[in-house]
Amino acid sequence: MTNKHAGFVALIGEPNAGKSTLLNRMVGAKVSIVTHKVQTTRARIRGIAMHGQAQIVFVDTPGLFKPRRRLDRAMVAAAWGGAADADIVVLLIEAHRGITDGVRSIIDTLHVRKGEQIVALAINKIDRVQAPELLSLTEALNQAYPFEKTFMISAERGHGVEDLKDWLAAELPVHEWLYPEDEISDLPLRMLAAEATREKLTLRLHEELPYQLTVETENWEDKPDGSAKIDQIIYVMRDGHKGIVLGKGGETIKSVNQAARADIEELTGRKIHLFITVKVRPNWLEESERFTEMGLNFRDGNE
Ligand SMILES: Nc1nc2c(ncn2[C@@H]2O[C@H](COP(=O)(O)OP(=O)(O)O)[C@@H](O)[C@H]2O)c(=O)[nH]1
Ligand SMILES: [Mg+2]
Repeated sequence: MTNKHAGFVALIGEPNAGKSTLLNRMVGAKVSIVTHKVQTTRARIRGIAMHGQAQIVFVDTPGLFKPRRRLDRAMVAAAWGGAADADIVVLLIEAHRGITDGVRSIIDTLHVRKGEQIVALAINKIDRVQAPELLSLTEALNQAYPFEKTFMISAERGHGVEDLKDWLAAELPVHEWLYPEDEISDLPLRMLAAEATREKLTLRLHEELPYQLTVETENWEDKPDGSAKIDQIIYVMRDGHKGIVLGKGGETIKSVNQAARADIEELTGRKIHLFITVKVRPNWLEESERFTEMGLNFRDGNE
């Protein structure tokens, strides 16, 4: 007999609800990228948190939204797929936005799936609202769906996060740990490294462009001195996009490289030599190989 607990907790919610922020805080490392822009998380990312005798495997999912493109449809499929595989589902809601149409449609789907697993509610970004507002939102949400439990948190500042973690650890089934104790993510480092670069691009580029590019790690070479040399490719759709990504005199790509390298060094604890190439690939959004590299299923994107 073991007194260990282990299992999967899926974080679902609208884009920008704070799922990735919560995952990173729970894990204590940046395994999922966070930006102020919607739909940054593309694939299902698992982050592993140890809590006493419990191993909580958080499944960060792309946001749930009305998909338009093939990539969007594959992302939404990955999000619900992540929920289906989990022992517990945590729905994240933004306190200051309340019950939006998007939240309503997620709750509708939860009703259809009812009974499949435990569903808890986490009202996030409580730093942005006043207490009375929070109470009426909690009431309204619990009328809309019979949540097992409600937490009020700030993923960014940490309020309420320990309570949520305690509860999850206790609710998860008694089970041997699923991953080695020191592992923090199931994504290979080469993919986390590509995500780091995509985060920096998303932070620096305007409007639609971040959604029209993808980053892949082409080559990872461990050096005898303990450092690593990483080659990455940014695929963009047009010549003009390439120019924007490079920036005047290569300034944009240079600052992206520096920032991404710092993140990868922190993640790996090693010195990193990062080389980034930008390639124009007009049809990358229709290439199944690109989806596989992102951890998505190309056919999930079929209409
Ligand atoms: N004010 C506030 N902002 C937050 C909080 N949690 C996340 N955010 C911000 O919300 C934005 C979206 O967060 P992210 O984790 O990428 O959301 P995701 O799309 O659900 O993964 C980012 O700018 C975060 O910094 C919070 O508790 N309070
Ligand atoms: Mg995210």
